[in-house]
Amino acid sequence: MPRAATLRLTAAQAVVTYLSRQYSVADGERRRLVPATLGIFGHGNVAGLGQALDQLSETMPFVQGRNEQALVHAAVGFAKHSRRRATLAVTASIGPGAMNMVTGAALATVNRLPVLLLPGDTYATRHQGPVLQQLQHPIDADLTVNDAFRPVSRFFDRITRPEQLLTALPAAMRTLVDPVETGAVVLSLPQDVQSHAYDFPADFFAQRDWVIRRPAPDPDEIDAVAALLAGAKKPIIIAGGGVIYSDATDELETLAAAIGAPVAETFGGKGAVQTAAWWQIGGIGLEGTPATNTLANEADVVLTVGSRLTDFATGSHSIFANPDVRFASINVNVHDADRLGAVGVIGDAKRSLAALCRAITERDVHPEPSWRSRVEELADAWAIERSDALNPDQAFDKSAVAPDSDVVTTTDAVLTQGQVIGVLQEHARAGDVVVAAAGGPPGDLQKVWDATGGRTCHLEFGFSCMGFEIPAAMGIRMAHPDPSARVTAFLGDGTFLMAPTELVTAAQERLPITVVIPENHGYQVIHRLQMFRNGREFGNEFRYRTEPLELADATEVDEAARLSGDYLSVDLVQIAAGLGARAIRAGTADELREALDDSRGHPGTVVIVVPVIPHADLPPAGVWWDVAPAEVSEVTTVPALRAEYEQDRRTQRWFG
Ligand SMILES: Cc1ncc(C[n+]2csc(CCOP(=O)(O)OP(=O)(O)O)c2C)c(N)n1
Ligand SMILES: [Mg+2]
Repeated sequence: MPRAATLRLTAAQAVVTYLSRQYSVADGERRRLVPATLGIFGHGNVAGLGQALDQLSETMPFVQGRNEQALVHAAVGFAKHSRRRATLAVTASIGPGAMNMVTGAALATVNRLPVLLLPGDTYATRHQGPVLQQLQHPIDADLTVNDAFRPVSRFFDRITRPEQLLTALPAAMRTLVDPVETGAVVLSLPQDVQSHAYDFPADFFAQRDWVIRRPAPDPDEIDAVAALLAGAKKPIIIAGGGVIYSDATDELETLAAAIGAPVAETFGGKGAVQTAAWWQIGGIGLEGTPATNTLANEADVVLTVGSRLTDFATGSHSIFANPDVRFASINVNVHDADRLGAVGVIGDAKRSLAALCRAITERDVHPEPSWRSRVEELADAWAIERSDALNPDQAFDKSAVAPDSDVVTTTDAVLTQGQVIGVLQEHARAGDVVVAAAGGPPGDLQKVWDATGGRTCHLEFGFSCMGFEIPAAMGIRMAHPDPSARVTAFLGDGTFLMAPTELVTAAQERLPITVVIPENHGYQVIHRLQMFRNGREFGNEFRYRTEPLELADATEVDEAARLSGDYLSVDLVQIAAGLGARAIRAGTADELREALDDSRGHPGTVVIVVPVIPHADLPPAGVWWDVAPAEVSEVTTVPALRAEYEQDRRTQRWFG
């Protein structure tokens, strides 16, 4: 028998060649599963993976970045906008470069978004040791810093021999495309092994298609949920990210109309509903709308589709107050399907919703008119409140924002963050994307952004990671098929200061994105929480220290050590300009309108800094959150807040 053809490649060349031949297939659409690699080289990957990427750059383009964590975020943005049908690979050197990716891996895994991480790792041969950046664990000799990826990844393999790739790479691809298992996939590549050669079977590098599965629901499970819905007088549907990934909007809308159930969206499910119908009621939970939350309070049957139901959606299990409430769910993942003791359907959202629609039609279910009136009454009241809060042309009365301490809280800002969102909403067209992740922006967008009609809003609120927004916007831009659509990152000043550096990469790659920063001088969303739970400001606003700290021989630190001076003077416009963006300060609604209009067609990155009035928040969602004040404290504000918390905690329920 003739010997099968082989290709002699290094392990790194084999990884890159293999990746360039992998395709995902979903609903008849075939596309490269991993069309590019992002990264930063160091001694841990430059001679191995770096050499392979150089040699194969025509089939696997390489994007040079500034911070490895940010590059993982970019890959996540790419995957999210591609509805998990494609992602990017990220490579980093061993030691610190690899470790910088751990946060990004956790974000991807928590949000169930595929990313392929290729960190360099400590030498497998060990002739050299200890090598630069080696951990040297005293009693666990095969442990390296890269083992920190294990708990935050869905697949991890350390490739200590090139031939291990023959099983590791297919397993990695399988995880990337699996709707249940997907998340961070890590192939840890010891520095020396990347350069070792092996005679790989040539067939290993044939093109391969990976079909993204749509598991069919069990008809008995569909019947059980249909029976529950048929008996409902006040049904509500909660749509999560699974609806979007499964492309199940049409089926969701058909079911909502058929049973007369308002559809609430989680952060991940923002935009799951695309039609502005009566049953489209917006966000649920802590940053939801008061209308949605009242409906959730009253609902007798709650059907969740494609959501994990985190505490933000359920108000820490306080939001479903109807004593007889029953839960149903559709989820591809069994661990999510039985949350709150739900009657579950395990299956793909699109197929399951379609099956449920058929089962409902057979049962001749009719919407309850009184429930529809209730939905409309609450939605109308919220619509007025929302439009007042967003109206950019109605001057905001600053005295309404009572100072919460004796330090100066006034700035020259004239707009609220809500009004800034009002202008962004006016400007948004079908195809545009806005992305947010941490601080006030994701919650505010969740509450008021209208994502119907193709005005996509990606909210990363599984991990809510500061620093996600700019690189994610880059990844979204790279994944977006329409060059005329504008991708906007909306992020706080604290988040911008934490991680502005990928602006350089955006400029380098000529990525037209817009970054809008409502400048409110602090970690204000945490300040707000602190006021609710601690009763006074400490360490959240950006203020100068009035006296220098003396720590060298400190015996006690007094009040003067608190941050109680004026707001910091930091020029965000100059920072952005220095990093290569077109940077603009827009103080009024008209200046912001002009800046957005001027930048819509700008071929590069634009940063617009908008001063906003600190502590001028959107109307509250009316939902409790389990964040406990100290049980004992000498701080005078705390005991009353603790008592209030204990009272409110009684609304928390166990549902099974
Ligand atoms: C990496 C990271 N560190 C800390 C936090 C906790 N955190 C959540 S929001 C926030 C404040 C963000 O400040 P800013 O971006 O200015 O937004 P604002 O709260 O002022 O709207 C912090 C510190 C986080 N989510 N992510
Ligand atoms: Mg801020």
